[in-house]
Amino acid sequence: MRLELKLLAEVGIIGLPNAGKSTLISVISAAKPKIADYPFTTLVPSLGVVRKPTGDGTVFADIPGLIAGAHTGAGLGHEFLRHIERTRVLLHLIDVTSEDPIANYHIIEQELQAYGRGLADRRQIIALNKVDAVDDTLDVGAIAAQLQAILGQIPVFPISAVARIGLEPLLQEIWQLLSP
Ligand SMILES: Nc1nc2c(ncn2[C@@H]2O[C@H](COP(=O)(O)OP(=O)(O)O)[C@@H](O)[C@H]2O)c(=O)[nH]1
Ligand SMILES: [Mg+2]
Repeated sequence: MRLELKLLAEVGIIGLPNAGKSTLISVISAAKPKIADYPFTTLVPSLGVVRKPTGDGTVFADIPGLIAGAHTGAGLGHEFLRHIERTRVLLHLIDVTSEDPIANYHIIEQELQAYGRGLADRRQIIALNKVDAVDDTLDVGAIAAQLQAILGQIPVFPISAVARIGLEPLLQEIWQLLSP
């Protein structure tokens, strides 16, 4: 007999290593995951309870370890993808200062598609993180517009987890998506 633990979180925070998932969950909840500027600091999903304006708690999960090939098990990917299965909303975090944020979006999206089990159809919201760290050479608005063209209805939010920029509108949208 084999028992499997699947976490119960309403919102799964996904994205490539270093996107800022652990930082975000530590800022919006009381969870204190490991944070560092190298990949794979988080090897277990961490859960955090985020309060709605109504006072109700909603569980968010920081899902680590998603990389290209995760659906085949690369980098423990399967272990982590399994935890996303029961979430209602996926918050996909992208490091806007990374070399190619659009390509990063596609890497994760392809993993969701390849894993199957309805993950690619889960309601999603995209956050472009680290807007506090962009210089004049980077046009966040243009990147957001480019993503928006690909995503259609799926909303894109520029945020900074560290500088706490744009978090309120992002959470508002999540509460909206979760409301029946
Ligand atoms: N400048 C800046 N750095 C950030 C932000 N969010 C996370 N980081 C940094 O990015 C690195 C990776 O963050 P972490 O939360 O561990 O990413 P994870 O691998 O997705 O969990 C750390 O050095 C964080 O301090 C942000 O909003 N702005
Ligand atoms: Mg992490």
